[in-house]
Amino acid sequence: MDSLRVIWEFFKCKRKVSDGSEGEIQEGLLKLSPEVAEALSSGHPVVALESTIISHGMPYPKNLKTAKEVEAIVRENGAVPATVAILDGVPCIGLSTGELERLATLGTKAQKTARRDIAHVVANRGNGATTVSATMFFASMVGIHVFVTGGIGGVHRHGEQTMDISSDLTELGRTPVAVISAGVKSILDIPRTLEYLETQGVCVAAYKTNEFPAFFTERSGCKVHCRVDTPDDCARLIDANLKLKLGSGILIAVPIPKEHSASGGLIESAIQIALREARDKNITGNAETPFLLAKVNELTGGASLASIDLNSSSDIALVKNNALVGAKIAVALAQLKE
Ligand code: PSU
Ligand code: MN
Repeated sequence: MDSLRVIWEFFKCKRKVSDGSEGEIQEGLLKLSPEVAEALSSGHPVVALESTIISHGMPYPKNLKTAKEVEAIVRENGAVPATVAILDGVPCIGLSTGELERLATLGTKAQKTARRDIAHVVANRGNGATTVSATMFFASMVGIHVFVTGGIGGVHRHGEQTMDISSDLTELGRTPVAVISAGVKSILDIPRTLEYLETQGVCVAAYKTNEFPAFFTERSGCKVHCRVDTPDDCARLIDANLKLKLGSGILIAVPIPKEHSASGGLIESAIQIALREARDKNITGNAETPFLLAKVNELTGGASLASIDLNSSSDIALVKNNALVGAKIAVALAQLKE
């Protein structure tokens, strides 16, 4: 723990508090790994990574293997990975191998931690795996502008009645971090998710396409207003957003790579069949998601409910592809600032 303590003399981090004034983070409030602290203080590119994907996305040891591989891809492409999690009540930015292993073995015993859960997990000295919203919050606090994940949360189907809208979307509206993801799973309501992001003032950009991707497939039928074709395009977008102090985030949606889109297409077809069946059987409300997950699992011959979630190989392939693109964006952004 001590060797990994924040070196406050070395890296005095400042954060923009919501009223626009500068506030210094209280010493000892969070812990940066020496590698991340060093990178941030020298302007080296850093990529934040979430940890719910490790705790809740896959069983051990597959989760540990994937987490290490994703970090390796970020490194190979010139950036420093900063996996975020709360361990024993301390928000950690950048995990050691031992800490990564601990989180992976904790699995679902670690609490899924969105923004609303942060204070609670810290106050109870608990272990929290951060979702997109909580990871964005911590990344922004220490000045990390690029964050890679698989898929983000969104407006659930029937969200207009249930109000089940992921806090990832409101976080994107209030926190200036660029989130690189493969879009939103079609188990959610994609058009309403995009409407909600527009209301929140979030710039949604699609990478090398004019259409917002639907995670497992390249297409959702929804057009985006901002297209980016290179890491440089993305870096200029992020830089403009930061310089103007817009205060909101950017969602950069990277479509599934061609070589995985066949298996992605199969999963997507299963989702569509499951959605039709749910409608025919009048399964709504909070019964719908478990029904859909079970049905898709059955249709795709998966061994567990998780087959459509982060357990599937196309899911892992997507995270890795996003890590590759995200690292290149972080490198381009650092070069722009030189
Ligand atoms: N998208 C997926 N699978 C996931 C998640 C997102 O395809 O497991 C995780 C991410 O950590 C995301 C969170 O931030 O779930 C959103 O959860 P909720 O819908 O409860 O806000
Ligand atoms: Mn929810």
